[in-house]
Amino acid sequence: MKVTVVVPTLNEEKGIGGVVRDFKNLGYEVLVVDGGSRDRTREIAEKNGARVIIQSGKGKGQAIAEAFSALDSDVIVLVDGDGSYPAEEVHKVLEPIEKDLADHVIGNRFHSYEKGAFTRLNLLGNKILNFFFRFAYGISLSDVLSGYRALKREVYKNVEIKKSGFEVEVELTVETLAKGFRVSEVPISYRKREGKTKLRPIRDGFRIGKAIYELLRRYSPARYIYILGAIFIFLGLITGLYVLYAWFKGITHILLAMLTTLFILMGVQFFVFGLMTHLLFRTTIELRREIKDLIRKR
Ligand SMILES: Nc1nc2c(ncn2[C@@H]2O[C@H](COP(=O)(O)OP(=O)(O)O)[C@@H](O)[C@H]2O)c(=O)[nH]1
Ligand SMILES: [Mg+2]
Repeated sequence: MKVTVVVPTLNEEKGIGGVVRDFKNLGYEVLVVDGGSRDRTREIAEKNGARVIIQSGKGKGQAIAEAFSALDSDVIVLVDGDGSYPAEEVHKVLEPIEKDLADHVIGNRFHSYEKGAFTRLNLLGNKILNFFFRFAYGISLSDVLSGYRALKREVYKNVEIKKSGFEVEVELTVETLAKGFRVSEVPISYRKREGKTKLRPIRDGFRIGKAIYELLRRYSPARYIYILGAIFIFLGLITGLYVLYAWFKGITHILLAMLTTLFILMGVQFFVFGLMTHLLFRTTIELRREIKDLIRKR
């Protein structure tokens, strides 16, 4: 199995040397996709034996998409250039693929992380986004934002990466699931990074949250609509309970009662739309599968 380690970098002169050296020492080919670093990142990476390319666009996501189309190895390992993911644990993310138990493996950082590897805000944001992911997709993953991953060729050649920035981890995960590949998680350790983070926690956190919801359309359009329905019904329950409570006290809120009806009806409608979408989506998928089968049998 030919494995290539892909490292997106942007001003990582402090960490990149060690990262490249460690993977090289383990015998792996390393490709650094640089986002136009203005420090010595590219020079240090090359000196340590990595192949270096400069990405044509902007953002970590675009860099990774470019690596996917440039390479043709059996497996790609994705890792940060900041030294936060230990190279000696690469066998952990490779193992499920070698044993044919998964097509895309995520290194779960929450198993053991060094003190200070996550800032408090970072840890909270990660927990919230992972919780939201599990709620929206109904899939129990604990670390969808991890940067340490292994992907089989079928996966990285098939996923469509449209998000250019830090939403890329979520998009990779969702695309893998939506295309019917198997995702699994393995525990890894996570260390404090060298140099400064490129992630802006609040801004990027919101972007990632938005991406989790938007991408749900690709995985399950029905769930996307059910969630809207659930929000409306929830609003209707709150206003409805309040209207009832006030009514027992002798006060009648006519406008709020009308609003309640509206919320509940909208919610129910969304559920019906969701159900229809579900049927349509399932039929389309089944048709597509049967067409594929027919073509194969011919
Ligand atoms: N090529 C490229 N790499 C980037 C860009 N932004 C961030 N990176 C790299 O992506 C990796 C992850 O970013 P990092 O700042 O460590 O984010 P964190 O791990 O989520 O805190 C690091 O190796 C960064 O240097 C970019 O615009 N282009
Ligand atoms: Mg990092």
